[in-house]
Amino acid sequence: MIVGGEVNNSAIESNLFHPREIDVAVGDTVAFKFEGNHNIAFTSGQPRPPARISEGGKVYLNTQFWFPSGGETYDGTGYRSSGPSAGDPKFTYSLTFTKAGTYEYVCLFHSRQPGISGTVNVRERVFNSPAAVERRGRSEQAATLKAAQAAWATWEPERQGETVVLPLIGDPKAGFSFLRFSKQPLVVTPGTTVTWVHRDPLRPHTVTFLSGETAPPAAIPEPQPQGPPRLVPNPKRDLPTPTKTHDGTGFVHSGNFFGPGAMPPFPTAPTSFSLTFTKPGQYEYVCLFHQAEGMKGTVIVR
Ligand SMILES: [Cu+2]
Repeated sequence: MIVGGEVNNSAIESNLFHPREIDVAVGDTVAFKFEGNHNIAFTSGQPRPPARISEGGKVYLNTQFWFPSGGETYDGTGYRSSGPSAGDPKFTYSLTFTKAGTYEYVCLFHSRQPGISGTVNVRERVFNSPAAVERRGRSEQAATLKAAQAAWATWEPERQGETVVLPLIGDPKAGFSFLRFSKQPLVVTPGTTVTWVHRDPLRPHTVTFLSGETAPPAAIPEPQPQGPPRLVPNPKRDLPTPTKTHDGTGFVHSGNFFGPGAMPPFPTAPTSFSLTFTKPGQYEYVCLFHQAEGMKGTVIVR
């Protein structure tokens, strides 16, 4: 099984499982190969775990969401999760299916849309080979990425008077996302407002002008009297800076923002971010989620 997929230097990513549905025999092991940053979770009909939980008036990252969980076998009950692949190209996850049945699974990060899920049909016996499954997966993946490339070819910034809108898009039905802000540096005149509008429910992004600062971590470890530290979401990462203009100085950040239909882990998550550029110059910014995938942008003011 192939989880996800990417093309054009990770500019375009599949959020699907390839193939979407497989038949295996009781006792078979399914090996999930990860391409891109995803995870695999079998919830046995229970609600998926939230990314964050509150305890004693404090908010923590939910270990069920962010770490591997459950054993190496699955009989259709309980919770099994691979944990995040974190972009590791060698990341794999294996699960042995011990009972006949139809089992649905999701990626906790990117399967928020109904229909973006995978199915394992466990039968008494099957006759397909692992190689045939992988071939079918590659062909479904190629079709998804080809459709994504065609959609990206039509992407353009939108102009609304003095404002330039950069839409952050993907196709939740077709199961792909774009991890780019634009095709080339955006050139604007002084006084122009640039608005990044998030329209992809599958992926969070940030618009972050670091201006020489190091990127703030997503979470801060909090030591515990016993056991491993717990992780507290970093407010510097979550929330937008109040800045409305940018002249190349200071940390300017959209906060973690989400597209319509996404399930943000905190209720005040923004869906767009605007900045007015006052001074001629060249301004570099990044998405803190997708820096490794090359999600960087440039605004040139002249
Ligand atoms: Cu991003």
